[in-house]
Amino acid sequence: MEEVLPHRVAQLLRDARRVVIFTGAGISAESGVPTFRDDLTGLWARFDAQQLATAEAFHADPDLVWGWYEWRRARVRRAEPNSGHLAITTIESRIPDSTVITQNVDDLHERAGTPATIHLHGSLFAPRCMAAAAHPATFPDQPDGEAAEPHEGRRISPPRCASCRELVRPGVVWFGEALPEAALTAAAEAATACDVLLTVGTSGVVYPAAEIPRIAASSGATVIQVNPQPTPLDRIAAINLRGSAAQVLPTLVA
Ligand code: BJW
Repeated sequence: MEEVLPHRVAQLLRDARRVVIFTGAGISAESGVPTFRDDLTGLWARFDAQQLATAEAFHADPDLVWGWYEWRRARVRRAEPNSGHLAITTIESRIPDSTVITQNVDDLHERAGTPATIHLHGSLFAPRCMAAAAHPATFPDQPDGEAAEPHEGRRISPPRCASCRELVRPGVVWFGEALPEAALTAAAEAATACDVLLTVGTSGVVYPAAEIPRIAASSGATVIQVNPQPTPLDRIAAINLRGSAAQVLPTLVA
């Protein structure tokens, strides 16, 4: 990474009136939460997305899918926000009109101090009833219980909704499912209106979320990317900072 670039980005952030910070799995990687598509460590290198992250998979084998999400939930609970998440809260404290949009299903932005994070792909911590998307799940008993530290590959039966007895499902957005409308609308509006969009730790290949930085660029914002690897977003980013989130983001607020 050229030394001059963090200074330039820090200046751009200081001058900005409206900032969007758009994050993906890479921001949580240094907290020990695996990404999806990294070659050796990504979840999709070891697990089949079609068997775990689709509604069809949950219908076919709810115990397999629920057990996998319980394992991931336990990993996130053990993780702590890193200096990348914390640097984002500093940006927010300096620029009142800033919006954090994440594709992540973890709660590390919230735990770092960004309670209003927009979650485009739902949350590991908001399971819901299968019966209807809007019907919140009420658990007959504590669903975490025994599953507090489930090991990888363990099958666990999902709880049933206390009000209608239908299965409870993870509150995440699976492939082929619509994103939460209010979150997507709020994200698109923020992207349209911002001066600077900082995209951090996303491969930028999953749609419609990947439209967000593209909307910002086509609306005239300066897009800055933080990622150790090249991505399809390189083309629309005015500045590409090649490095990890926990290393690069603190240099932008120093
Ligand atoms: C670091 C780092 C460090 C590492 N620091 N960086 C157009 C074309 C083709 C296909 C489609 C299309 N439009 C829609 C589709 C289909 C599909 C899709 O996009 N498929 C593509 C993959 C081909 N999209 C959908 O199905 C979506 N729904 C939909 O389109 O619905 C239509 C509909 C409308 C109306 C009614 C009904 C339907 C839904 C997508 C849901 C995605 N779900 C997942 C799983 C969530 C649940 C779970 O967690 O299990 O979301 S998939 C997974 O990918 C997860 C992530 O949020 C998402 C994005 O991944 P992300 O965050 O970018 O992670 P990685 O691993 O890809 O990248 C990490 C990056 O970090 C890398 O670049 C590293 O270099 C970097 N990194 N360490 C900084 N330390």
